[in-house]
Amino acid sequence: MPTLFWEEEIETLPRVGLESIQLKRLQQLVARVYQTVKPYRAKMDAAGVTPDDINSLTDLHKLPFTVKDDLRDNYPFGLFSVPLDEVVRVHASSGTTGKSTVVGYTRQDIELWASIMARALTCAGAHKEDMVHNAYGYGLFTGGLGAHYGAERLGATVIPVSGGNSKRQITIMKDFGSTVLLSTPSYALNLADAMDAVNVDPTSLSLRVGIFGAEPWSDNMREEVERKLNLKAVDIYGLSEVMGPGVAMECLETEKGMHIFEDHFLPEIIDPDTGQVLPPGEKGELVFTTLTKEAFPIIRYRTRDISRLIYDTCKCGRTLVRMEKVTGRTDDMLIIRGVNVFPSQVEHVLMGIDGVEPHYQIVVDREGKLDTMQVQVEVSGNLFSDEIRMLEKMTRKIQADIKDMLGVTCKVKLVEPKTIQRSEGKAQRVVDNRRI
Ligand code: DLL
Repeated sequence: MPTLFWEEEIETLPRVGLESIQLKRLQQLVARVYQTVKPYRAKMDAAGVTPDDINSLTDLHKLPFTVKDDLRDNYPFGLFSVPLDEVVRVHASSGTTGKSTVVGYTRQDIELWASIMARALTCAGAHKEDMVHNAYGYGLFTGGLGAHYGAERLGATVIPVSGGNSKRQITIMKDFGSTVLLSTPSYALNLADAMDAVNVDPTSLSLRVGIFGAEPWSDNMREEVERKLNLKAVDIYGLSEVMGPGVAMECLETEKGMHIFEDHFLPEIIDPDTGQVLPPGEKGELVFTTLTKEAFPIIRYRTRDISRLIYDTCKCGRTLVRMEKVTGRTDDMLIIRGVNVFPSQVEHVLMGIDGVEPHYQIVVDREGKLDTMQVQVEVSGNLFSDEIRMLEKMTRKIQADIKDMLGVTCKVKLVEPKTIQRSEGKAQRVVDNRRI
């Protein structure tokens, strides 16, 4: 099938053309933010930079970073760049600590977001004939409404089902003929379990593509979801501070990550320890500057997400840079007895073992002065009816593979199917009892 584009010209623009658009937009943005948002002006003054200093894209590096605490310090609306009466919507994320972070959108921001999301959906092969089953949560979370407006803009039929009530979701999928599923990858697995429970064979449904994001998931998890739901699974990335879903989207080549919609979001990769910008291709922390947003523009926002940027042209024809699947966050990295451990690495090991279900949790504790890590993972039901020897063999295999990959000795607890708590939105993969 030929590649579908939403805005072909911009999506396939040679880099020189793209960079000239980016520079013009960046200059306008910095000038506007300097005029209208006091905290940005104060930070730029302190760093000795003015809008006139931005004469090339690399001049971006002169500007100070923005971090989550800047949003908290200016809670709720202190970083908005337009008067509140021009703001038509707010979203917020609760976060795990402290005050929530609040973002706002003008009418034009909402329009733009809808069209960027329509571009993302098209990149995943969705089109106006599709029946889009939107199981992202509706509410303050950007997932539900963000995807909803994009699917409507595409001209598809949207089912605004939100998360939860999985059995009903299966009935709707069957009766309405859902062709595109939008949800977190962990909730997609929940839906697969629910199908199993009500004896619905996924091949009897019309699902063709699943657009999964809002949390990290491995390529091994992709295979699992594709098999269990009988669809093609693609990754979508975004964050509320930058816009919401649709900052980057994987195309159907599913090869080297997600295309960043660079005409709106300017990416950088930095060394998370030094803040230095890293050369193309190196792995580090993703930083974004919005180029077109009105109500809540953001400059050099440190996402804490770890990725790398890949600049070669994709087989799909898009010239937009790709970001590799997010492998973790600088702040969810666990340090277990001095070793850096990302939950995604544990997932990668687990999903490579036969008989292991894609539901797991990592429990970290401290015994005396020593950190301990226990991996609790569901294994298929028939293993429990086998001899105890089989369970012991599986436990040893998981321990050995984790030790090989991460260099950490962990405890493994095999649990029966459906014991680990399911999520309707983002899954909680880590329970760190050391902080309590
Ligand atoms: O999760 C927006 C979103 C909704 C993206 C629906 C995709 C689909 P926040 O709640 O602000 O926004 O959380 C943003 O989630 O910094 C990443 O750590 C993580 N995240 C989002 N997408 C992915 C992904 C939405 N595809 C935070 N892979 C981000 C890995 C992701 N992590």
